[in-house]
Amino acid sequence: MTILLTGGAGFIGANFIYFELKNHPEDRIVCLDALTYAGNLTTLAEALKNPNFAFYKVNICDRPAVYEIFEKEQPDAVVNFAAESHVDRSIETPEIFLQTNILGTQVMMDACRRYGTKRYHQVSTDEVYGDLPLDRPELFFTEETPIHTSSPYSASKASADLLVGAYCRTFGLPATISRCSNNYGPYHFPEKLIPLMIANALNDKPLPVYGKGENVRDWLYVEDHCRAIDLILRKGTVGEVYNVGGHNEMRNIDIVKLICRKLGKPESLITFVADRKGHDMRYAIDPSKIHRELGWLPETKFADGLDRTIDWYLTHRDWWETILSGEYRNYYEKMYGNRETLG
Ligand code: NAD
Ligand code: TDX
Repeated sequence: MTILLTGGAGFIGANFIYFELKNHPEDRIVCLDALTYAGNLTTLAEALKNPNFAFYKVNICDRPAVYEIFEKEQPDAVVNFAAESHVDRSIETPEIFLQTNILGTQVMMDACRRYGTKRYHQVSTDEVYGDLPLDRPELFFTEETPIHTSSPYSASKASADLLVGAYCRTFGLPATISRCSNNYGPYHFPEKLIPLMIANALNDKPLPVYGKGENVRDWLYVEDHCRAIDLILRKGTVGEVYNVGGHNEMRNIDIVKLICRKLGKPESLITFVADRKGHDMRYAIDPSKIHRELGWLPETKFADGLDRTIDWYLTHRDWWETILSGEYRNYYEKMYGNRETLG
């Protein structure tokens, strides 16, 4: 079959492309990506050598261009990864999040309707459920947890999810949604916690922890997420939402200390800085539905996944140093340059 995916020059989409080319070499993979600041074609250098892979530089909001690709490629299935994905940026510039994450999703679904695509999958996030309090460790997000968002990013992702549900019910679009917890692994853009801390530590720069670093995230190795999406696409039930998570909750401060230890860097690099506005306290996914119905379980333990990730950043310095030396420098200065330092 032909799988058309969007956002494949970004972190999870690229990992998904490599997962598919390796595990389903019989399938054709078509990637559509606007190559925003987060998209990187060098990430796809190996994939581009594969005759079963095609790349188009296209914005998912550009309806005529998207329709043209559907006309040409006639995909059997679509996976929509493309999104503005960084919470901090959504607080600075919400508009682009609404355009790409909501209107772009609509264009992709309209294309599926027009060309009779047999399956549409929306890659969503646990952030649509809002957050949980730190003193209620027994609480988890299930697929029935009400949508309750905190940031422009999560509100835009939740809006897209609601639109997918509406297209499913009103137009019979054969769609599924996955809501995953925080991913980590190779090709993760260095604006996000784990790669940012690895890159800064390797360069002996301050490690900016927001607030007290007590916020909790549930970390999943990216390949486990890719395997979950692949399973949902091939064996999932149309109309269903699947939560994906690793039962691997960690406080930010503990992750940063662990990275210092693994890299042999002093904890004195850690700097507590002004908190993120509206900062979600805790995310925790209950993944029992995808386990029960599709047999999915995470395979990579956090300690192993983090070692693999650190090794990757050590052996791919060119990849992230090129990013750090470009436009990203202005972003870093804007976000961290004048940020208040806490006690
Ligand atoms: P990313 O920011 O690394 O990559 C996003 C990709 O989408 C980039 O290649 C970018 O060029 C492309 N893109 C952005 N706007 C586009 C547009 N208008 N048209 C076409 N392409 C566009 O993001 P990621 O971390 O790989 O996340 C992928 C998806 O997974 C997103 O939908 C995100 O909401 C979701 N998600 C991410 C995580 C996580 O921990 N990173 C967790 C759960 C869900
Ligand atoms: O410099 C930092 N210091 C810091 O303390 C950064 C960049 C982050 N943090 C904190 C904020 C969060 O509590 O670390 C935690 C993780 O932050 P991010 O890496 O920005 O991820 P998060 O906000 O949790 O969102 C991620 O997971 C859900 C992805 O970016 C989203 O796309 C996904 O939907």
